[in-house]
Amino acid sequence: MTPITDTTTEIRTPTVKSGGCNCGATPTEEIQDQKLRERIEKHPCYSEDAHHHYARMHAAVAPACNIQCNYCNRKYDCANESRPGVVSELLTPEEAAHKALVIAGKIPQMTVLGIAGPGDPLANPERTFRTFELVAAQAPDIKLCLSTNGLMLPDYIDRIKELNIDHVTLTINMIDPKIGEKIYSWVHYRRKRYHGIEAATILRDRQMESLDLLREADILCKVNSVMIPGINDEHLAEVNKVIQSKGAFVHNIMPLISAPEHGTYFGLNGQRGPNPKELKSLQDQCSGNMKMMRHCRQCRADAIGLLGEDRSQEFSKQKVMEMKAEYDLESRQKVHAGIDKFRAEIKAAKQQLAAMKTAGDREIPQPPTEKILLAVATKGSNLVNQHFGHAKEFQIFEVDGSEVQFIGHRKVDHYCQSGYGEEATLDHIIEAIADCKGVLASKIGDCPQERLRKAGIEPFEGYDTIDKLAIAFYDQYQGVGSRE
Ligand code: CLF
Ligand code: SF4
Repeated sequence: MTPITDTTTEIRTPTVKSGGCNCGATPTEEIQDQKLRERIEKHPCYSEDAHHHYARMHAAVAPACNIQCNYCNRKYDCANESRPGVVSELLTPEEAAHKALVIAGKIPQMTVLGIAGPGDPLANPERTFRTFELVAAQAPDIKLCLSTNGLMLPDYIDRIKELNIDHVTLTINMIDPKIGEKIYSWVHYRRKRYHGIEAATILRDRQMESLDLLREADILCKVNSVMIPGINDEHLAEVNKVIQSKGAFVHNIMPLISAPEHGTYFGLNGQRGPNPKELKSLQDQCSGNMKMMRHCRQCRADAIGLLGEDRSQEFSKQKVMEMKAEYDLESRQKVHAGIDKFRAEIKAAKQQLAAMKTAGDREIPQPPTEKILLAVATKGSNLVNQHFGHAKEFQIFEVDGSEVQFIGHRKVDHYCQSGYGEEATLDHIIEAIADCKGVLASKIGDCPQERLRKAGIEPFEGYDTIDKLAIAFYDQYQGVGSRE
């Protein structure tokens, strides 16, 4: 196990003898092109498998924005890649570069430096590119990642190429300006402010041009789309087809978050976000066309760590500026080699299981097998390795007789507070995972076990790979003979 919180912990070999396939949105195993695999295998957003092992850091250097999305309150971070209502500490490029070198030493699993706000990075081009330049010069093994609304990308494509920025996210919520005018209240372009259809048309055209330029430059492009029920939910399947035809690598359809207290136009006007079922249904609908990202955490503009485990609070500006940069390429490479070895072992264990399956070592219910959802408490590394009461999110897997597929996550407040369980929190957790048949955790207390059972969610304790325990649960649930 390689918890990101402890860089000295030895990587533990998994004990899998059997289990299913843990296919994610972009499982690196399935990507035949070796070069492409190398480009994404350490990027936690572009590879679902990588997100269990590798971390990202965001540098909040870009305060201004050039458009107004109706789901954004400008007091907070850019909601295209962040949870609304989150405020990040702004850094200068020099402070951000120092922070990147500090984090790269403390968390060697951090492989990506992203700039995603708090406004739009390309509305702040000098601050954004200066930060990338400083980091690239001092930490050559860190990948540079940029997330933008795309309005100004065509102007900066040459600088993006020069800096070897290999991952660019564009947030594209529409290709029809009639839908766009319901999402954007204005666009500021070439010193003029536009509204309505005109604004949405300019933005759409610049985003389409950006897609073409990124493809021409062979830069991997992720497209984020915010799903807004009643506005663009039905339209996003069309967006998906267009971005695929223009060479986007992966599509990340994210739910609108619109609490009134965030003070956004949508929040104040009662526009709701999609529920998990609606989101999954749209993602499933689009998944036949191209790779879908389902593990996005809508993280802050100063997020640090594994995607599901934000450590930004440990690295406040004040603390970081007092810390010494301890970036060391050699020791980072050693940690990465250990992680890669661990990932290879997990992959081999899955292949072994697949071979057993076809050799008839296990009864697999014959078609059609029931698909069930499981909630998993994990600190990363593809393991069930967290106490139920410590989980701040549950990863959700869809399991049938032969496959274990990651489909999303549910954020919760952790149940165990200073050694005591919070009843109200438990109610919320049960509500959040109510559609799951079971919950897997390394330890679950007697009280939550009883409450979970009453709610029809079977608790299941174990410490092993997610695949193995998910299949063991499934077998028990179906009354199937053991695979061991
Ligand atoms: Fe950051 Fe975005 Fe790069 Fe990832 S996040 S700039 S691509 S390194 Fe990732 Fe966070 Fe989702 Fe963004 S989980 S909000 S998709
Ligand atoms: Fe807000 Fe980002 Fe939209 Fe700008 S691009 S208005 S910062 S969500």
